Amino acid sequence: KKTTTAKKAAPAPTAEGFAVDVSVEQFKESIVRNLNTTLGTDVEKASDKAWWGATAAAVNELVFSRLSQTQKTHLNKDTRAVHYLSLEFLMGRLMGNNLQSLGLFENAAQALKELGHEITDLAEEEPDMALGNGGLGRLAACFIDSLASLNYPAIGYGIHYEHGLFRQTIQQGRQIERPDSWREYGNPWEICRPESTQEVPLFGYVETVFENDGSLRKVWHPGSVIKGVPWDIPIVGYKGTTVNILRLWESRASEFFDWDAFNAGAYKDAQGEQNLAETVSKVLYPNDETEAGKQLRLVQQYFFCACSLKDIMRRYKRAHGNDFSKYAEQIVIQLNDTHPTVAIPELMRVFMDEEGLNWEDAWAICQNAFAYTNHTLLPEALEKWPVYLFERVLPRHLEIIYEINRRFLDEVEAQWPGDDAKKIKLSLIEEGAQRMIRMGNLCVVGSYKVNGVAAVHSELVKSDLFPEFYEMWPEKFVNVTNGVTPRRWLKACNPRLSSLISETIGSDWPGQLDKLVALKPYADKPAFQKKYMQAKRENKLELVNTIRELTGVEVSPDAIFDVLIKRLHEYKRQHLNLLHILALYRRLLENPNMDFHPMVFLFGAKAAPGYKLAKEIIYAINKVADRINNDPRIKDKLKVVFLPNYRVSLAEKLIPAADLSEQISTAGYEASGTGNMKMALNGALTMGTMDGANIEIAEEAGEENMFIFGLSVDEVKETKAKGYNPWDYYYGNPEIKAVLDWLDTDYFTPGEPGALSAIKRSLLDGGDPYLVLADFESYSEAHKRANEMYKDQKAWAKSAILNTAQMGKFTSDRSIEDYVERIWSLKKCDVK
Ligand code: BZD
Repeated sequence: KKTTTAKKAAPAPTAEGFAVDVSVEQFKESIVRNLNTTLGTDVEKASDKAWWGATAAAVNELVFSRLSQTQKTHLNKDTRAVHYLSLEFLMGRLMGNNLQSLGLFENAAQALKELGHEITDLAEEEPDMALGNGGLGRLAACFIDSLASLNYPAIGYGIHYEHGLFRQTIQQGRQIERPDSWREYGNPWEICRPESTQEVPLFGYVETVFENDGSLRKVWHPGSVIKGVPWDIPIVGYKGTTVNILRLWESRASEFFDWDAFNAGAYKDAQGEQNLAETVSKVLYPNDETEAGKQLRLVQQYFFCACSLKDIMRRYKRAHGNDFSKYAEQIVIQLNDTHPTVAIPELMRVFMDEEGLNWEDAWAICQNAFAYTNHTLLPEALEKWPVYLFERVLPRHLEIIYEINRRFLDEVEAQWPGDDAKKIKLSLIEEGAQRMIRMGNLCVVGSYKVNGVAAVHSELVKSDLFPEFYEMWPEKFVNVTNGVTPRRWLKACNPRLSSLISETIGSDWPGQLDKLVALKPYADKPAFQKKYMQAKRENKLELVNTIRELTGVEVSPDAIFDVLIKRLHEYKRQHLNLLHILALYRRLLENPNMDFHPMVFLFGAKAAPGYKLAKEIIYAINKVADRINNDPRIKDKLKVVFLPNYRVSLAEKLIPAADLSEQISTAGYEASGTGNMKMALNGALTMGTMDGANIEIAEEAGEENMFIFGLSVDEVKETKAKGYNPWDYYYGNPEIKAVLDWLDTDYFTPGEPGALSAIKRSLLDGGDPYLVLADFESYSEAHKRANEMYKDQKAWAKSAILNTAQMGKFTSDRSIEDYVERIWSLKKCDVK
């Protein structure tokens, strides 16, 4: 019988294709109701934090139902899915992004305004979710945004750190680290899922059991077990139909807590276990690009891999029972760098020791399930674990790694018969005083695809990092150039420019970024140039206020805003920028009437707490800033600002206001860079070397719309091969000598001569490993070109517009489609 009563109509999608339409009135009602029922307060006495919490709760009312709808759909359709394993997800704040994805930002803002609040002020109440160090962690965040936006079944797996990346304060010019406590007052965006808790074994020993049929069986008797409790963060796709999840594991003491030992008086051991269990997810390691080599880090890696694989297996078995023949068809596991490599031997262990598969079958599945992304060529960043640590923490995994290696070395022998040097070089085990497991090699052997993150980097992965592996398996190696989500990095962070773009070319660019090319014809239209530059100026004015609030420094929006924001590293060469600032200062002192458009140099950077020279560079920037900013002789033509505690939410304020984007790594060292993409998209011109994705940005934007300088990758190699001598530059260029010698005086550190000498020493006695002095002159010339060009506001506007117009390639949506095509073979799955 036909039903006459229509089902309760689902909320209609909007004309622009957003899944929900919530009016201002409805939003107001929801916020006020949540203020009462979720926050337990009311409009009269609610704090800003409560208003923010109520708004988050109102957003969640729309998100959670879509989350369960998405999960149900994926389960019913039994779709192939990607599992993105990453020790880091640098999410930043979620309110603005979720509202943008739902298409409700304007209505929410209006609703709050009518309730007496500014959404931009309330947004400041949200702590950043800083569960990552830098580019690698932020990339993972952009990727899960794009996966959901493109309706791909995907899940991110990581660690629910109690403390994310440290908070940086600056005291007397020096970096001080303070713990980050992002969850101190709760986090409305996450849902605890106790029903999906997992147990993770650790330590102990392996028993070999001889079966009656003559076969061997390995039994791991762990010494401890810790518990992994999952927290799910909904990842709202753009336009809001797919809501995927980011599942983060928190460690807890297990019920297996050794009460017998405890009761028998072995209090210390039981307590030790409890401590370990609660320490595993305590804090994010702040070392990017250098390996900590600490047992706790290995335990973190294993903990989240084991939990995630169990979770994947549980879901797989729900659909396929114990038939593992479909595992690699249904599941792809992407390893974000080598940090989750231990997932490979873990999956082997699960298949063999728990599911009873033989080696060959287990290995065939593993090799077709894993893919590995490399993010660095820096030797000190390549992960190696001492064999003894594995022996202690993961004894069964060590055995499995040995067996993978034994079989792999047979392949090496087949490829290069009798060549022992090759075996020594490629072995998963590095022999030496301390035997080490090479995680990169294990990843390449255990994965079906290996990718670099920009074209030049992927070539170097093949030619310099893994040349023999490339010879063995050329089809394994692919490139996927990084990208960034335009929802966060243009639409949400730069509303002025976003509105101008939408008025001009329509509003579908956030989901199809190559539509921005439609702006090209406007690049030399004076009326558009004027509006474009007006948006930039207003963004700069806002930043002027932020700078004043954070540092007390007064800067002019008429100056060129030059922005260098990234982790502090010698290879990223913040000190090249600093030396050039010193040179400008010196030129201005010699000739205060020099033809020079005023500049503000903005820095944001955290140094790894143990990275001495990086901290000295921060100190030097701050000391030089103090002196320059307070020197009346140069009449405010130069300002230097170090913004403390650089993080995602600060990037969102800096990027829309940047005129010049500093991307000045030594060629061959920055795998890709992603800040370069964000700034070019927001209309900054790149001052950059031909490194990483800068090369592809130049291809897209046109070299004439950038300031390219410095040695190329090949020239860097040649220079080093010939025997680079920084002293030649010191004695050969009087300006270089003068600024380096300046650092030895007390000009910037009154009463303390030599307080900034560490930089000079590293560049001269230390051999200048990143060729700062070799690139100095070329950098200085490029800055002259930039300064000259800025005086012609029309020419500058045109280039800036052409940058925005031609950044379509760098949406993370394109990166994800490349992964899908080259590695993942996923199908889109529409969610009703
Ligand atoms: O990854 C960065 C690279 O340096 C960038 O060039 C690249 O754009 C991004 C994304 O691919 N690498 C990192 O950010 N690495 C880390 O943060 C890291 C963290 C822990 C341990 C080692 C490295």
